[in-house]
Amino acid sequence: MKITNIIKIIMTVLLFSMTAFAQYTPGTVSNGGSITGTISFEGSAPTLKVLKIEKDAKVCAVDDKYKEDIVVGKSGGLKNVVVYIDGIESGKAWETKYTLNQKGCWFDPHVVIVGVGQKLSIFNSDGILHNIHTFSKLNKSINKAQPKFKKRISAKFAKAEFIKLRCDVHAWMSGWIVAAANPYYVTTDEAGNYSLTGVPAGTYTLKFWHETLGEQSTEVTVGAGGSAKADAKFSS
Ligand SMILES: [Cu+2]
Repeated sequence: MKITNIIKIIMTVLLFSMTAFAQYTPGTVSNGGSITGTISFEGSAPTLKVLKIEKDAKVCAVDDKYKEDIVVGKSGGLKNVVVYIDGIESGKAWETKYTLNQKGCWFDPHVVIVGVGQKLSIFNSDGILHNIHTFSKLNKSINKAQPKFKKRISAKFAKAEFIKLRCDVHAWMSGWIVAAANPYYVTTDEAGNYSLTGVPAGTYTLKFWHETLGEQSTEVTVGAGGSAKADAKFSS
């Protein structure tokens, strides 16, 4: 056999095993641990910007809407940070449901998580037209009208990615779809708190992603049935 052919075969096997390696294998976790923490915003919280509602006022302008690019709670907690375990290969099962709603001309939640290959149900709770538009680099982009009679559409994502989301009908509607590589992805609440559960014992790279403030990472070790803590601070 020619040496070039041997190299080709080795390369193919290597590539295949690397791809197989990247795939997450869901299963059951006995005596899983947890990782919890608080993500906070350092410095004085930016003032919330009121958004201009210029269309479909009867449905969309029933309340004031504020830009959600940086949402800081009363005690300095940072909302909508995605906290996730990077590179975990096996562990708990995927969630059974992933849901995004368009209600009052607003994406709820602002940052929605969906597992890679899992179904995201996208609802239109308003009696008006919306148009889902995603800006992907790794996945196929979605640009799909959702008229008032189309209460639900669904979408799947083949690759892990943080995807910007817009509505082409309502310029102020903005969100993120996070296609998650594994089920260990959560978002922080109004107080900046998060909780990851069912984590197999081990040492992991934990990442914190925020749509405008960037990404950070830390190492965390979880014992069997144990609880680890990991906080982080962001500033602009
Ligand atoms: Cu819309």
